Order: sequence, then C-alpha cells, then structure tokens
Amino acid sequence: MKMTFRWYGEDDPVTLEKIRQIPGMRGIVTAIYDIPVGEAWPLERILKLKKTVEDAGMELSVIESVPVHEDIKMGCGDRDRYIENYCTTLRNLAAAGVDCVCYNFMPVFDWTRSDLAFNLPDGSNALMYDEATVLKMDPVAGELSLPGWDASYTKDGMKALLDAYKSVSEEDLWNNLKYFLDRVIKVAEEVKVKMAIHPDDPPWSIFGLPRIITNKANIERFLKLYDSPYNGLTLCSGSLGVAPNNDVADLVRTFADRIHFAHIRNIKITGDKCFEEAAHLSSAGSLDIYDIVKAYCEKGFDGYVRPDHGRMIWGESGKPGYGLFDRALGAAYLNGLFEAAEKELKK
Ligand code: DNO
Repeated sequence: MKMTFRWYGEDDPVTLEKIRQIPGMRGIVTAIYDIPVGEAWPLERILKLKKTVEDAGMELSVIESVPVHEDIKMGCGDRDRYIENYCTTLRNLAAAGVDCVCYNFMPVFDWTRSDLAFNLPDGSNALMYDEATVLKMDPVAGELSLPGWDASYTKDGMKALLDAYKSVSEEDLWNNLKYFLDRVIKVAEEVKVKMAIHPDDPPWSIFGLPRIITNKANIERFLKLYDSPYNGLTLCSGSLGVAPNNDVADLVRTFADRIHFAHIRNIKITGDKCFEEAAHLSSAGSLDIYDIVKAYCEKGFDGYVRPDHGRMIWGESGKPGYGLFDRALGAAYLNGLFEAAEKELKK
C-alpha cells in the first residue's frame, strides 16, 4: 500500500512541510479548489500543483475530488457538456501522471454532520452526527455547512436545486450514474486513470435526497454498471461503518480488486443513526481497524491509503476533521498495523 495524506492546498494551515515529517509520508491527496464545479481543469494548473507537492519532497498521488456537476447527477441541463469537461480533466490529470481520482455521486451535500466540534471526555473534540438534529436543520437557510461542500450556492440557488431533486428518484440516480460511467470510464481506461467512487456519508438518505452508494448490495450493483478495473472504489471505513449492517472488513475482502483508495478511520456508533468520530485506534470506536487492515494485506492491496478525519487535539484549530495531529497519529497507527499484518502473513 502507499500511505498518503490529504492536503487542502495553499490555504491549508497544515502545510506540506509538516506533512512531510510524518514518518514514511510521501503521497499527497489534494485537488484544485478554485475551479467551478463542472469546468475542465487546465493542464498548466495541474502541473503547477504537482510541482508544489514535488518541491516539498512528496508526490501527487490521488486527486480527491474531481466533483461531479449536479446536472450530471440529476440527468438534466448541460450534463453532456459537463461530462465532456470531466473527460478533459481526466486526460489532463493523466498527462500530469495522476493515476487515481476520487469522486462521489451524493446529491447536493457531500459528507454531513450535526456538530463539527463535539466535546469528547478526554478534552478533545470531533465531528458527530445526530439524525434528529440534522433533520431539524434547514440547509436552505445555511444552518449547516462543511468543508467538503460546494459553497457557491446562494439561498435561492440551493432552494431551486433541492426542489429540482424532488423529481429524482433513487432509480433515476442509478440511471444517471450509469450514463456518466458509460462515458467517463471509457476515457479513464484509455488514459489509465483509476476512478474511485466515494461512498455516501452517512450511508442513508438525508433531507429526502436519494443516496445509493451505501451498502454491499449497492456497491455490487455499482461495480456491475460498468465492469472494468477502472470503475472502482474509494472504500471509506468511516462512511460505511456507521451503518451496523455494513461489515467493513468483509467489504474489503469482497471488493478488494476494485478498491483503489482506502480511507481508514474509526467511528463510535452511539445510537440509531447517531455516531461520533473517534481516534483511529480500534478500542476507541466501533470498528476493528486491525481486522480491516488485515483484510487489505491478505488481498495484497497495493493501492493508496490515507488516514481520515481526526479529532482536534492539543489545542489545534483548523478545518473540521482535517487538523494535523490526530491524522498524523492515525497514519502512524495504520503504518504500524500494516507492518505487523504484512509480517504476520509472510511467516
Ligand atoms: C470527507 C471526504 C469526502 C470525500 C468526497 C469524495 O472527509 O471523505 O468529502 O472527499 O466525498 O468525493
């Protein structure tokens, strides 16, 4: 496996220089953040990003994400033009040497939480999700927002978008995803970029919007929509693991040959559709992280791995879930588990 770390670009308080000092860290996961969703990424911008990362002594490993325009997800408007642009971006990324792209197909909202700084008993704070609280929030009034979301919507724009989604069923979303894959994966195959869809977080419908990348049966259905190694997964343990019927280690064992990117983090399920984010350590949460790592090792996984959301510890402030310290601890822990599991398997 190749250990990587997410960096949010020049505005990220977690600098490349700091990331470089995490033991063994060489791979950066990032994106170009100022190009409007749907527009093609120019090659020069990608090369500039790559140079910045390489000048800091690391490599540009994964793009997370090339976002998918809502017209594509809704199957309307300018979707063909946006798909064309998406393909141009993939060609340009490939020309710059990028071989893995993460994206998601969640309508409107990417990952969602009810509290971005929930106080934990040890004095740290973390992201948490409480379904009842989320359902009381009004996304049109801007009552919740997260770093992963497209922040370019006005109030009216958001209302119009949510209204437009009222006529998009789950089956429509599947069809629109297939339409997208049929066009994009052909190009991904041609330029050898592995596409890795991120599961929905949380893996259930919110605000009445359909969500489909949520469980084993749906992942199987997704992989069959376009049966190619280039149509693959970002397997996010924390996103899928909050639903008690998703057994993450089993998902790894089942879909290993289509997983290109592993997000590994722990969560603590605290009730029905309620969870807190936890330290990566198995005993800190509900997931057996060692079993998940063992599953990757048994399958000879050689894709990218990154620690995922961290708590805010040691007085750090910054992007919720994306501080330096707890994610660095996560990387060190995961490196230890991989080393142990790999050595164990070689015996
Ligand atoms: C959250 C992230 C997601 C992810 C996107 C991929 O921390 O895992 O925002 O980047 O869903 O498109």
